[in-house]
Amino acid sequence: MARLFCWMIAAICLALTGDARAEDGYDLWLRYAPAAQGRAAAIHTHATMVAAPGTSATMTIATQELQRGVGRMTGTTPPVAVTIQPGALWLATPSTAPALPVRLDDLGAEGYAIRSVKQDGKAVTLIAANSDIGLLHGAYHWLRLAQSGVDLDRLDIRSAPRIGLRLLNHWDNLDGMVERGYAGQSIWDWWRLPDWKGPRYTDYARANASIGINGTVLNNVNAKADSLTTPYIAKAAALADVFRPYGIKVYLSVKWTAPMELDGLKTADPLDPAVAAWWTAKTDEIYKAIPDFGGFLVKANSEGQPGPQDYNRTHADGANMLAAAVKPYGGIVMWRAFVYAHDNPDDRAKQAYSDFKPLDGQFADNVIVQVKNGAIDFQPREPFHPLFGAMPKTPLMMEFQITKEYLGQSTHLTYLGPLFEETLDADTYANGKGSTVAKVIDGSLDGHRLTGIAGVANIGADRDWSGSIFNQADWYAFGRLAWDTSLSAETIAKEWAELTFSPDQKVVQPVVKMMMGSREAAVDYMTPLGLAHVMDTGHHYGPGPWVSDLARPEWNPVYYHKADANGIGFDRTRTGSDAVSQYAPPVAKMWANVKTTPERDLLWFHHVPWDYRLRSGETLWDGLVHRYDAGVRYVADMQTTWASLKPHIDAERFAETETLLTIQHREAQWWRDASIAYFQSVSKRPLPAGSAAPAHDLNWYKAQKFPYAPGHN
Ligand code: GCV
Repeated sequence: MARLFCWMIAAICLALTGDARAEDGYDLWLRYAPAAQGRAAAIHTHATMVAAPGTSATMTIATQELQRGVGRMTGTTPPVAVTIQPGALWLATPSTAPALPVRLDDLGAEGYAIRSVKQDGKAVTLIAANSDIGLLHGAYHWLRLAQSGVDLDRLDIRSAPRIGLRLLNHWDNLDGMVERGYAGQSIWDWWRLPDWKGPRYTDYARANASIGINGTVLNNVNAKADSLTTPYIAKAAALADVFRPYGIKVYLSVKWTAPMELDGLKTADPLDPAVAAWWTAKTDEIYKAIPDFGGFLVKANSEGQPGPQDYNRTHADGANMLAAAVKPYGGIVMWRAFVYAHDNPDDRAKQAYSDFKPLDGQFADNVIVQVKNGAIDFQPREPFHPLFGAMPKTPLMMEFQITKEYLGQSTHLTYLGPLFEETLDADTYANGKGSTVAKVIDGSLDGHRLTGIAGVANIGADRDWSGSIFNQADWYAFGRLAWDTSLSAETIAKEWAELTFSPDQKVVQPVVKMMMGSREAAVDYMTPLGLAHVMDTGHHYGPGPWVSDLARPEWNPVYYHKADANGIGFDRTRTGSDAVSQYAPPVAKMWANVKTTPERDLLWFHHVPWDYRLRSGETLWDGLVHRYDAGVRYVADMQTTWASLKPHIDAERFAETETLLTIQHREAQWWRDASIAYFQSVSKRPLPAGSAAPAHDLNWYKAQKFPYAPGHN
């Protein structure tokens, strides 16, 4: 009787509250929500069983994922068998089925084909690949299709990544703090590793494998030497063991002076034989623990980090010494080009090119130079980095920032797909028209086989992984674009919205619309018309265009916008820093001329008078104010759209997004008001008709302080 009573109470509570954990974001895009009746029947027809003769760990994961997905979508978990029955999802590689009815020659080690075929007279869905990892990727693709409205009867899909290394970079410190992290503490529980390997590591691997990510750099590029000690190598090895069957390798960031700090060497000079011997021994130790270790990522001679230049050696000297150590194991070195020096008075945007361009052709063949998307630092908008297309003899990999240090951190809805797409599609003109950044990094432009793309992760211990539901879309978009740079940000947004919320177009269309304009809105309320780096100091949260008192010139926002009584903007033409000359002639010519520079990049390249006429006919000052207004308005529109979706979204995720949009609107208004208050104190122009005065005077904005803003080391 008592038991019956307890059961009734529990049932009533569940009915009233719903399953509290059901939609808290933990499942990411792998929710496999119950499908509508007709669709569930269609899925079931094509997935009555999973036929998979292989027995590897990866094959087991693939079959279990299909069982889980189909089970959740249809309510019936398909059995696994070794013989094929009609309606089977048939997983096959040449080693399990030598005569496959599909070509595999162009799919490489990770690609797959999905095809509706008749095998021995039975209609089945074949997922075929050269390897079990390819099958796992194919299984995830089929699950995506099943969750959308796609006809599962006539599938004929072939997919293989063009970029070899598709990596997350974690800026996670050993004490659990994540530099520029806005989703809580690090998910790596270094303290309890290697013994405790919580289920989250497996779910992390699942999520990444499902979008094709195949590597992860575990620790911050601002590295501690400790991550190379024997106990920490064992911890990294424990993670590698979890990730391996998902096709994900681990990599480590290294501190250049590790040989001195850990073993008392007198120098870290890369040409010193004792230093090289130390790295060789350390590498041997790592590979003993992690036989498929990917290699090293290095931030050297940048923002106070030590590096080979401290010993009058070049970046190539440093990279090649490490490359020799990992070479026997097939490892690689990713050497970052994010460098600028306090004693170099040249435009910060030019310094990486000046350092690295002369080194083209000097790097070992297992070194890849990792270049940020733009020359400053992950701004809401930057022109593509001038190194893309400028180092034809050196493989270059892209570094995007998925975590939104400069785009609203964890609270703003600013979908990064369009930013990634804009950079990848940018034309460097290095080998004539069509020499896109995507072609530089996929190696096709200059014939490189070592290719890569990295995204600085937005992952933390928050239950929803990324600090908000919509931030998950940035992780998703990064993975999908890394796999296939030709996908559009909009296609990816649509796919993500279907998986995350519902395939119902009443939900998908408005969500995609919100997402697609959201990054441009952030550009408008933060850094319109090509402005950059006007965020407040250190934590980069909120506006600080007035900041001018920091030790290094390039740490100050005034360095970037150069607003004065005459106008605003950084002259990067020949009359200024001449950064334009670092680009191929057609690009340089376009940006050198104020009239041919797209207005979105105007103040990045030109110092323009306040009364300069924009293409709309309005003055620069009026246009600037109007863009701030437009950015705030867009956020208000997103609030309205989201409110209209209330009947279609589960309560928990609806409420979170609703609240975050309220924060975003308040902060967009703050950005707009603070920026206008400051720039008006310089321009001395009246506000255009219809634009409201800032809510406070400039001193109020200047007085705002945020000593505990997250993510700041
Ligand atoms: C990891 C910017 C960030 C730093 C980051 C650095 C880098 O300067 O603000 O937090 O350090 O980029 O990419 O190395």
